[in-house]
Amino acid sequence: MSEHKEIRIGLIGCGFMGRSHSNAYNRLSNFFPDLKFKPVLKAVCSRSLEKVKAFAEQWDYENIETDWRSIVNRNDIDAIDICTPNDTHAEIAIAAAEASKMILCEKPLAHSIEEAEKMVEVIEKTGIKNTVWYNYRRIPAVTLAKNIIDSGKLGKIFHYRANFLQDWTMSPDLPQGGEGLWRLDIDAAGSGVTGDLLAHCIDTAMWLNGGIKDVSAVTETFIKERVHQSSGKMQKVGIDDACIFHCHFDNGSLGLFESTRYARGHKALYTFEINGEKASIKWDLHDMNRLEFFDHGDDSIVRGWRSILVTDADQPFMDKWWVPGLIIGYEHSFIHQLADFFTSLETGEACRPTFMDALQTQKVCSEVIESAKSRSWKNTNVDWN
Ligand code: SOE
Repeated sequence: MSEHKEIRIGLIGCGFMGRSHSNAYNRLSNFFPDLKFKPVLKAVCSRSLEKVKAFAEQWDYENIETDWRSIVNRNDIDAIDICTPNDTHAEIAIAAAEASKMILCEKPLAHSIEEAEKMVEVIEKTGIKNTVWYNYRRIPAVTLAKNIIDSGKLGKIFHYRANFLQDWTMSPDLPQGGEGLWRLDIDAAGSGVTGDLLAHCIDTAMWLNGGIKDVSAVTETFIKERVHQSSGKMQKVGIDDACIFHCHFDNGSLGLFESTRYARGHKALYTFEINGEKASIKWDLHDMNRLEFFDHGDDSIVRGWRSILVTDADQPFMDKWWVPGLIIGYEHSFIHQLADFFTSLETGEACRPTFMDALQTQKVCSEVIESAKSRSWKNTNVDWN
């Protein structure tokens, strides 16, 4: 007989993120058998009956809903997982919190800062368990970077540099709106690469290097008009196709961030580099199991960048997987975040990033867009700890 307490999941949204989360729910107990809690895939929701039926069958959900309100109000659901476009996060999350459901929400937290603030307010009032799926924190090499920085090996940090480069929206024939392409529609997404890609870089950056104090940004929309899927007509494009910003961190270091969907040849090139007084670190999503480390304290005859293959059992999360030398992938970052969320149910601690943390990332994103619009520096008013 199982000693696990079941957490009954209601997933809303059957896109790419719906799949990556469903995979995590399905794998969790196989690889983290010691957790007290265990997910049960109770119901999945999407507006398209045909799509949700096929999804439920493919990922083993017990049953389906086509209206998010129904799933949020079901008595047999403990946690709501929000994998819908950004403009729907706030309404769903607020209803879920009011129905006393735990919430796991896709990034960015919301469509706008105002909505993000309302979501945090309701979470604070209800005390609902929550987390936001900034999954890259839980790639073992990235978690190792955090451990190295926290151990003081880098010393004082001077520079933080991050890129997130893609090339999938370069064709003017792509419409805005609709499945996957809602990311090109300002009404659904809230912003372009800033909220979709830089939000990841900002979350990782503040986790590794502390709060971002102020920002100065430039954005560009290379394709000014696209057909909108709902109207079938050419409409102005409101999102940023590319964004570059620089900033000051609270610790005095300088940051430089770039993101675009127009970097031909790059599909999801997320990289970061941190330069400290004593040592530097760099990481690349396309070689995600490795962390590059340079230690100025090394004996000069062997000093140089070393490439750490993060697969040993004493490295973050790796005792749960294969044997040293064998690598893992993108999908594991979601399983790790879920494991941490379930652990947080046991310990009572928060599973970060919480809504409150994600609100700080949203503040930076929002000021980045404002800075680009006004061509001026903006304070972020981030409260990071
Ligand atoms: C966009 O292409 C996207 O899928 C983002 O929405 C994800 O958050 C990012 O991890 C990969 O790229």
